[in-house]
Amino acid sequence: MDTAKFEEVFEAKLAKNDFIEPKDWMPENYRKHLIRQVSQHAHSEIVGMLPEGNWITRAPSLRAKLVLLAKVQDEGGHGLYLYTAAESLGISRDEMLNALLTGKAKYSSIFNYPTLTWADIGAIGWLVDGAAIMNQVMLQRSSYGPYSRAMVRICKEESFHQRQGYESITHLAFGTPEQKAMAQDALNRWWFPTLMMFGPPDRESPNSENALKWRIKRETNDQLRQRFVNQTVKQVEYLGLTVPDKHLKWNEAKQGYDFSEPDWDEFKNVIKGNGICNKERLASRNKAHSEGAWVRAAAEAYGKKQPEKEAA
Ligand code: FAQ
Repeated sequence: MDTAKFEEVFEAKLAKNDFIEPKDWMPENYRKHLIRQVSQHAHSEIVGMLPEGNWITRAPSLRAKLVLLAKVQDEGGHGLYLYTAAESLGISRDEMLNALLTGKAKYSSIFNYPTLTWADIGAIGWLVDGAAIMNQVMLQRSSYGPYSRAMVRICKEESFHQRQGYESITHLAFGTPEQKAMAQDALNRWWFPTLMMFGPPDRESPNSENALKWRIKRETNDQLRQRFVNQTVKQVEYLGLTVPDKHLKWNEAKQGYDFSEPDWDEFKNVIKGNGICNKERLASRNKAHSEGAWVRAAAEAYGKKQPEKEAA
């Protein structure tokens, strides 16, 4: 078949909502777009283990420690599913990790903010996982089969994460005045960075057009951000807390809230590597990678021995 015919088959699959699978023909730009997005997503899960990992040793009870350990471990698992999905597009794990460790690859801006108090752990589960799910529910119907299937499993786990975060923040919001103040302080610091997770506004999102055309994304950054605000404001009200946005207002005509835009200069600065924790996050990943060298060497040596064993 010539390229035009291949393209026709590819477009017909998209039109029928069929999945594109690793061995199918796909346009080179579609492949590159997915490698970019899926590897950034994988990096976000792995770097995302760090802010919460910071509190495992200081969790206020054994139950809280167990839950947090399990959650952080889940995020590591999500990274592995996603690296595997990206590998099926023809990039190696080493190439992806090298890009992360040398600071060339992007990962979600949100993980460059510090976790200052225990309330931040509740806020991450509630808001950050909440925003991640809002985006990932749509990605379960992404056109690339391995990405879509990874998202189905990830979404199930993220829903649990969101609920544990909401439970934790509920304890604080209905606790002592000091605990309630901690919950409000965490909401104040995480609200706008969470809104940034959905990406730049549609008017400044260079990748959205292709992502929508190829059904990699099904909705735009602004649509998802709006839905997140509409859903979360009700939760904030139930908790007796206040959204830190004096322009937040219900808009009857659009059946949604009007709200202030995040500071997009801050967002650009964070994704350029100049956020509060960018350097610390990369240093932690590099340290973990070099300390894990012996594990990779042992696994490789074991793998090389296996065929000899089978032959014998
Ligand atoms: N941070 O043209 P667009 C999680 C970059 S998982 C950093 O709009 P696109 C689980 C973007 O890459 C959270 N960079 O791009 C968890 C592009 O740069 P490039 C991660 C950002 O791809 C919870 C440029 O700006 N989720 O949290 C960000 O259409 C708790 C222009 O942007 C995903 O990755 C950002 N926030 O839309 C783990 C979901 N936003 O590549 C632990 C999958 C944009 O051209 C604890 N990804 N950029 O140099 C997506 O849906 C999309 O990639 C978006 C961006 C929505 C992130």
